[in-house]
Amino acid sequence: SSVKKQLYEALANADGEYLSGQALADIIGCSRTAIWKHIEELRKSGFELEAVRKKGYRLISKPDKLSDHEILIGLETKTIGRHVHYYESVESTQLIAHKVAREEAPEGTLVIAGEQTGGKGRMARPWHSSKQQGIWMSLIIRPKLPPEKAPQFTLITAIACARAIEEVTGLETNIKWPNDILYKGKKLTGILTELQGEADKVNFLVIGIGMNVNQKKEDFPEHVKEIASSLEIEAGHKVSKIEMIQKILKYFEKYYELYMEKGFAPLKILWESYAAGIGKPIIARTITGEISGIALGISNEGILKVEDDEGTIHHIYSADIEFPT
Ligand code: BTX
Repeated sequence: SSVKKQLYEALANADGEYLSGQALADIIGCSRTAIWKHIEELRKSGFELEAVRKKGYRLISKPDKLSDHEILIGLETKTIGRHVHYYESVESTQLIAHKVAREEAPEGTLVIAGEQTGGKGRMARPWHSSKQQGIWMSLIIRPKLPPEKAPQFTLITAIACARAIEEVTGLETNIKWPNDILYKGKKLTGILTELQGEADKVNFLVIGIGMNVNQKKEDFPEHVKEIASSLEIEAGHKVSKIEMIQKILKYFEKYYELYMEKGFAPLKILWESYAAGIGKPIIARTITGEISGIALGISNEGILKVEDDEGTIHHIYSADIEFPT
C-alpha cells in the first residue's frame, strides 16, 4: 500500500535514527494506529524494525531478497557475474551450471538460487542450503589451462571469499585446505570445484560456493549444528547477501586475473596469510588412507605438504583434514 511505502521511505530517510509514532503519523498524514498496523506489515515483508518506548521506530534492515537484477546493480566486475541465472529453488546450482555451460554460457556466468533441495559437497555429501539464509551459487569459467590446474581454483575462490567476508563483516576467517572457510573452527563456507575437460585442456569449470549468511544456530540440522556457523551468528547482526555476493565476485575476478597473468605464486602467498593449521599437527584422510603429521604448507601448485613422524613428506592432492585436539 502507499502508506507502507511512505512509511518505509520515512524510516529509510531517518538514517537509522528513531522516529516516534506521532512523528511518522504527521509525516504521512494518518493516525498512530495506522502507523502501528503498517509497521507490522513491513515486518511481515522482511523489514527489520526496532521499536523502543519513548523513542519510536528505527529501521535496521531491508529484506535481502535475491534476484538477477539486485545482483547486477552496483556489481564492480568486467566479466564475472555479468550473466546471472537466478532461481527461487533448485536441486543444485552445480547441476544447472553444468547444463548451461554445455549450452555455451559465457565465461563468468553465475547460477544462483534462493534455496537448494539437493545441495552437494565433495563426494556427493549433502550441503544444507536453507531458503534465503545463505549464498548458494555456481560460477562458470573457461580458463585456457590443462585440467590438473583445476584444484587451484578452489584455493583462489577461498581467498576471494575470505577477503569478501573480511571486507563486509570485519571477521577474520581462516582457510582450511582445500575448500573450507572457518571462523573459530566453525565452517562458514564450502567450495566445490568441478571440471569438464579433456586430457589436455579444461572446457569449463563450475565453482560452487555455499556460504552460510543469516542462519541462526537452530536453523542448522542436528549433524551440521556442531561444525557450522553463519556470518550472522559470528558478526552478531544480519549481513547483506547482495553485498557479499558482489564482493566475492569482485575479488574472484581480481585473483583470477592475477593468476592468469602471473601464475599461482602470488596467490600462494595470499593463501598462506589465511591458512589454518600450518605448522601444526593434522590428520589427512584420503581415499587411499590416513596420513598424520605436521602440515608444512602448500607447494607452488597448491598441493598440501605433510611431514609424518618418520620425516617423510607426503604430497596431498585431495583429502579431508582434521585438526586433532
Ligand atoms: P564438503 O564435502 O567439504 O563438506 C560437506 C560437509 O559439510 C557435509 O558432509 C556436512 O557435514 C557439512 N555441511 C553440510 N551443510 C553445511 C552447511 N550449510 N554449513 C557448514 N557445513 C555443512 C563443501 O563440501 C562444498 C560445498 C559446496 C556447496 C555449494 S552451494 C552452491 C553449489 N551447489 C551445490 O550443490 N554445491 C555447491
